[in-house]
Amino acid sequence: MIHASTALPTHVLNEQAFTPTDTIEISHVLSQIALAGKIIASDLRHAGMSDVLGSTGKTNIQGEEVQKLDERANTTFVNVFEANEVVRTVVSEEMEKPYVVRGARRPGKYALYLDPLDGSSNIDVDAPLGSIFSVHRLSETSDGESEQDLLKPGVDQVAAGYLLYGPSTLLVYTCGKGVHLFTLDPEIGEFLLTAQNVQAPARGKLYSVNEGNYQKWSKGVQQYIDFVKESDVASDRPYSSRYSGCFAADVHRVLLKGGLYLYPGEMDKPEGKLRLMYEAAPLTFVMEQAGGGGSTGVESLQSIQPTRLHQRVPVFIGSHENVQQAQQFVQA
Ligand code: AHM
Ligand code: MG
Repeated sequence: MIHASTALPTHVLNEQAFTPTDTIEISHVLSQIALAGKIIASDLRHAGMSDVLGSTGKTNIQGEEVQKLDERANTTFVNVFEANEVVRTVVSEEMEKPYVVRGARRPGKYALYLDPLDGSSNIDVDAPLGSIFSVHRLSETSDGESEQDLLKPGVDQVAAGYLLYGPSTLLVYTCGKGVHLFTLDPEIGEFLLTAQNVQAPARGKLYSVNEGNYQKWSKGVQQYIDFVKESDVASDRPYSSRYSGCFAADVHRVLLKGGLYLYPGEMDKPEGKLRLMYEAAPLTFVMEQAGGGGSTGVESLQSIQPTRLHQRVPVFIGSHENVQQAQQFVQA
């Protein structure tokens, strides 16, 4: 039984996943992410009452329509890291170029990769949203700006996680020593520990995918989806379908209940939709730390060396056995 009285910074310090200096610094990064999360959660709670719903009329580097709240969430993260001495660079889905923190007395050692508001199509319909984050250490010689220095494989992440803005606001993080879940207590404005060392079920009967894309998938992916819908008592099929349109929310369900989230590549878009460095890699890090995994269908998502900051990648994330099973279909 967890007593919800451990605050996030204390937990990170107690975990001691790094050297003492690094532990303090990572605790600071997570505290600032939590602060941004509280501001975004508050914005979302008031969204219908202020003029922040709808589109900005702009498109981002991905060619996608930018919602007002996408822009606001991005600005919130940039503002909370302005002048900090730990994070030197912020890479975000909403910014074509890396943002380098200029106001600090000494430059930080870390780069933060963000999807500031994940599940943008849910904004106007009051459905779940998230923020996804990944933290990498910059090399000592890096100026924090050159793209080459910022192209890091998932295995090098020092911390990752997500905020989930649902009925409650959650913060889930890993520093490579398990996955820990915090719930925002709105009365005291603090994220309190509500589950630690979360383990994903080894297998689950949940599949989460935008099935409207069925005709665009490879034969292997189509056969996998046909398979999970067949009736077979021995293997507990058919599976159940759940899809919210918010990656963080759908992966969170898979983390707790078991199963598979997938956003496969498509015939004319083999790289898929989701971005490697600030969507797929951080949630794979979380899932691996919970005993599950993440794959492109062919290789581990964590071992991919990115060649572009906003690179996309096919995604299969979930319970260990479900990922293995999906891979067998994709590779057959
Ligand atoms: P976003 O970061 O711009 O919101 O895009 C990512 C989202 C994921 O949250 C979600 O799983 C997926 O895109 C939904 O895409 P689709 O509408 O094609 O199903
Ligand atoms: Mg997203």
